[in-house]
Amino acid sequence: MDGSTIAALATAPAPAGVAVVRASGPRVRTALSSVFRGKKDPLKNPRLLCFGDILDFKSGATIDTGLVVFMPAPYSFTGEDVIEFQFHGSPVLVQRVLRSLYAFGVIPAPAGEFTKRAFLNGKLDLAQAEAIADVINAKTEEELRFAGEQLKGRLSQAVAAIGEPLRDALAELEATIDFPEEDIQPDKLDAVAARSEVARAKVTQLLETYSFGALVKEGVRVLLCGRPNAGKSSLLNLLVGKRKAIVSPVSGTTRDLIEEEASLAGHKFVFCDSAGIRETSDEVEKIGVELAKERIPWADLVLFVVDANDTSEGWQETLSVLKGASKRIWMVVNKIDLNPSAVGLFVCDSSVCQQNFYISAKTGAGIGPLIEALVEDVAKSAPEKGEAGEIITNERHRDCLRRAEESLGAFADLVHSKSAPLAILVADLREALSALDEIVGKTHTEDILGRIFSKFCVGK
Ligand SMILES: Nc1nc2c(ncn2[C@@H]2O[C@H](COP(=O)(O)OP(=O)(O)OP(=O)(O)O)[C@@H](O)[C@H]2O)c(=O)[nH]1
Ligand SMILES: [Mg+2]
Repeated sequence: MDGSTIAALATAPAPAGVAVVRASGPRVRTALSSVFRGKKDPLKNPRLLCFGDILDFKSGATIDTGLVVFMPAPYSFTGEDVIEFQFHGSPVLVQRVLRSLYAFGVIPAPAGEFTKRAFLNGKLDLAQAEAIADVINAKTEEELRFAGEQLKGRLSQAVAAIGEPLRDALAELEATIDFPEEDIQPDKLDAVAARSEVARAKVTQLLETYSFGALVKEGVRVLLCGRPNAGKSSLLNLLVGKRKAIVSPVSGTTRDLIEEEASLAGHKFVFCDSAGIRETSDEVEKIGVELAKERIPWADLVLFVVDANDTSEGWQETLSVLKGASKRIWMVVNKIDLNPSAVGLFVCDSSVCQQNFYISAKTGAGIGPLIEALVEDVAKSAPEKGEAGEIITNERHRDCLRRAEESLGAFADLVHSKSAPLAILVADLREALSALDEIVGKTHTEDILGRIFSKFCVGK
């Protein structure tokens, strides 16, 4: 922190019922006296909304009438003196209020600066600060739930619970280094090793939650593939609940990859429509087919869409293209409204397609079971939760945990070798602890903070 006083719009930059401009720093008290006039003095009525005129600093003219609240340090979000102005949500008014504050000498807040200050002032730890961005950006109930847990400190507590016994162990070993004449007792070292093994198992358990955490945050990636005209785009539109892709009776309509996020029963999915796979002399369609093929490895799941009237067996050929490149394939036989007798047909080997569905993207028949299966599939991939039910969703946390796991592994190897000098043993434990500490920001660098907070929005 550089002692500056910052301000930014805290609400979204668009016309709205109310806009909130927030300022934080040592000069907010004088700023407030210069740009606000009301019956009640907010400075004498902290944490109470005070009605009055918001003024232009230079001319003294009223910009708007509104409410002001003063939150004195340290009982504010940032831990500094904070004021918030609430006024009519016009982008023009927002600009005028901000310009008035800037004219007074307040500076525009960089992205994430309010939360960064809250972190530096010890109002929350780094994992909690990151959770704020996750809460704001959450698009599904599930994402929000995990971000909310992290914000409450669940992950931080889990990390602390892993680190504490290690810290004690480290202290014991370090004490022995300080008195080299006192050789460490082998049973003492064994006890330390046992504690570090417990810690390592917990770190591994947390790490294993990441693949599910990433699914929650990034969404399950589902690619719609098949021959032209099978109804892939119709199915995409149905799954995402809007007309996202062009549907037409012309074979080879879709050429680009069309991606759309959707929330199904609170879980995030990213559906991607693609060009129908076939040999073609059309140059543009050819590119589309290549794009579709290249996309296959991206998908967590491929929905292989087949036309129920396709008696040519050509779909077998398409399936062989998918087989090698897909992680998993489900077969979706579409247009059963035109050919109800197709139900039960088109069955492919369960080692190739794990599930079969019969649907009509036109009438919606069979779509319910498909959606249920998609939802059940994510729910099933949820890990056995840790003791407190924490899930890692953040790549930085995963990286820290991996480093901790590695150092604890190296520590265990050295203990078993029984020949390593104590100083080297201690170094591994220290590294493991420092990696754990990085998660909550006990140890941090400007670079790490820069990377985290620059991803925040301005005003947060
Ligand atoms: N009767 C019936 N027609 C369908 C159904 N699904 C799609 N169609 C029709 O089939 C044609 C092709 O549908 P699309 O969704 O464009 O098929 P596509 O697989 O995306 O085709 P390309 O983009 O050309 O590869 C359109 O005329 C749709 O209206 C269905 O379940 N029943
Ligand atoms: Mg299409």
